Amino acid sequence: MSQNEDNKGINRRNVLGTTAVVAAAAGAAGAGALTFGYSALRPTASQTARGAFEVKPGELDEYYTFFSSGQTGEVRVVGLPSMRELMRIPVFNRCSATGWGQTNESLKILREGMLPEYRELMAATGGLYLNGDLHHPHPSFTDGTYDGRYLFANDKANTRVCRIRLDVMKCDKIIQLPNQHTVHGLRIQKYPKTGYVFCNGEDRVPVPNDGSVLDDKEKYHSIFTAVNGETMEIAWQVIVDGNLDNVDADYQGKYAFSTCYNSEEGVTLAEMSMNEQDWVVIFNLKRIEDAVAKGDYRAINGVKVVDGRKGSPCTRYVPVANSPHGMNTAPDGIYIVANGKLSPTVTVMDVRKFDDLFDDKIQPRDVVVAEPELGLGPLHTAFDGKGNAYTTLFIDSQICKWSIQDAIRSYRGESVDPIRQKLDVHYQPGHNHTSMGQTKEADGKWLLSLNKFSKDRYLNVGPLKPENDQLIDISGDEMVLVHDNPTFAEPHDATIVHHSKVNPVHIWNRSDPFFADAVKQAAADGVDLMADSKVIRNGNKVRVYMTSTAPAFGLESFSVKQGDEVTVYITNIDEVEDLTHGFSIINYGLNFEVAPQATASATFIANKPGVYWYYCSWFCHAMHMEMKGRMFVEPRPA
Ligand code: RUQ
Ligand code: CUA
Repeated sequence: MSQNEDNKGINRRNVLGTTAVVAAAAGAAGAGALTFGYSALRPTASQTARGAFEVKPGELDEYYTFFSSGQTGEVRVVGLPSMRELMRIPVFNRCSATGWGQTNESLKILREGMLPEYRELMAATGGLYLNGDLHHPHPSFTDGTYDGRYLFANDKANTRVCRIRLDVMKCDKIIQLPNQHTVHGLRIQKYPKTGYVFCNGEDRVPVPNDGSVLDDKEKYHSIFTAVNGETMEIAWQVIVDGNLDNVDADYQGKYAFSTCYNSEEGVTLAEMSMNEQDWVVIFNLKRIEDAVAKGDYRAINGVKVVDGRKGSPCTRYVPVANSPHGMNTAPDGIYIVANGKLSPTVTVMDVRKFDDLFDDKIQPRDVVVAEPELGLGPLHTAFDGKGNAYTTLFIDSQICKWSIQDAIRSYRGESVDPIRQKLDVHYQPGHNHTSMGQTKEADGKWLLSLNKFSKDRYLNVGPLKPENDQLIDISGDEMVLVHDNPTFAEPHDATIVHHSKVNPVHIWNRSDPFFADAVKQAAADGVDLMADSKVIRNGNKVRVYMTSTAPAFGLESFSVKQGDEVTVYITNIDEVEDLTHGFSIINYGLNFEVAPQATASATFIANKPGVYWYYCSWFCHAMHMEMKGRMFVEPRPA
């Protein structure tokens, strides 16, 4: 198919033209560009319905919201509608409170989440990355709705994917994707279950990226990865044209689709936004699986890589206006929306037409059923399950509510305005989310707008400002802004899950795999973790086993020799909910949490002789301050 045919039928309403929109977007981030009339944009008291979202002291929220934290690298659990932060789940970051990145249990997950060559690269930091950029948290599905098992998320900064167990709210697996360079969009197979975790490779690089090719951009590729969410192994990868941005999947288990910019395959901003047209790439899962089964792939770095570039039977490239961004499937299981970003439009496609498209009975643009013009900078769209869509307009700083059916009618030529309402948000929204809106059980109660700029909304905290997440009541005909919530750093994305879908445990189960290695080592040492506190020496390796029960550790002191490799195993034998202990050794740079019925361990070299107090760092008892003991490090004989 020629480029010209490709362009046929593209709705060209990019009134500002690419350059103007890019300039406006750049200006938005620039100093003072958005100071216009902010007082006029503040909602008045009568516009807000405060009582509608208030969750009184002692009352529980109706929803869990899983927020990413962007370049902070963790996941935050927030109650909705109160917007109270309930917990932080460290993943790609280090956490001083929980010992994530210090305990052997977490280090194992972090280490296994590194490809060997990058472990070598990061030798100076113990073979580990200290940063991550967590963008897109998405829970696992069964039959089109959340099943409460897992939450998956990407690390854009270091090309990793993590899995969090929702029963304990801890990360249990990280993998780093070979061949791919960055993981940006990440979504989940919705039907029949997860299934695949789809990971968009955004940046194009030479494959393999070993220095043999540098500035020859003809040899660069962008890669799409499907990870098996059960095993956290890579199922397959697909080479595509362009840069993949965001991804979503259908409710039928047949297709995944990604927005794809830089059809120009350039490497500079000017080159990347030159064409008036980019794509949505549709991936046919069955055909990819068949290609893999038939051996129609290249094995690169141990992964089966299928060629999905233009002309491949496994993919189709639907032309859409320049540089689309968000990709969102409506809860009706029929419509998908690609958000224009540099075009004031969104493109609506009908997934029921995809079979015909792959059978070449229709042309790529024939799957498009609507292309409403909504405003400047459409980035992401959410749904209420009642036929309405809510699109963030980054440049206009608004949420646009529109009717999917009216947009379709208007595309067919009827004179109908699909836009229902535009609501000012503060300022520059990226993602937005409705309650359960990314499942077939969208309930149309709440909308979150994740705004990239807070500017004047809060007391000034210096040059670095928080972002601003706004809660909007969408249960009535009109959207009503009810709450502002500052967040750090870039929350980026969130998923709103009804509380009934998630059932975390209250205390750890002793047979939990999270600390299975410690249990195994203790058994080998003949130690009963729930009863024994003792020191086992094996050459210069020393294992210190200690129970903790408020307000005492099982050992009031222990002795090691200078230069010993010491592993401390703490088992919290308290069975009381919320009775967490901690273990910190002063000046040895060590601290971690031990929640009820858990075992946690950490290893260090006792290189400095002397007396070192260890103490419980999580307040557990009236005598918490006294919950401590001494480590004696005997000097090496001269
Ligand atoms: S993408 S602001 Cu990283 Cu989620 Cu759209
Ligand atoms: Cu144990 Cu504080």
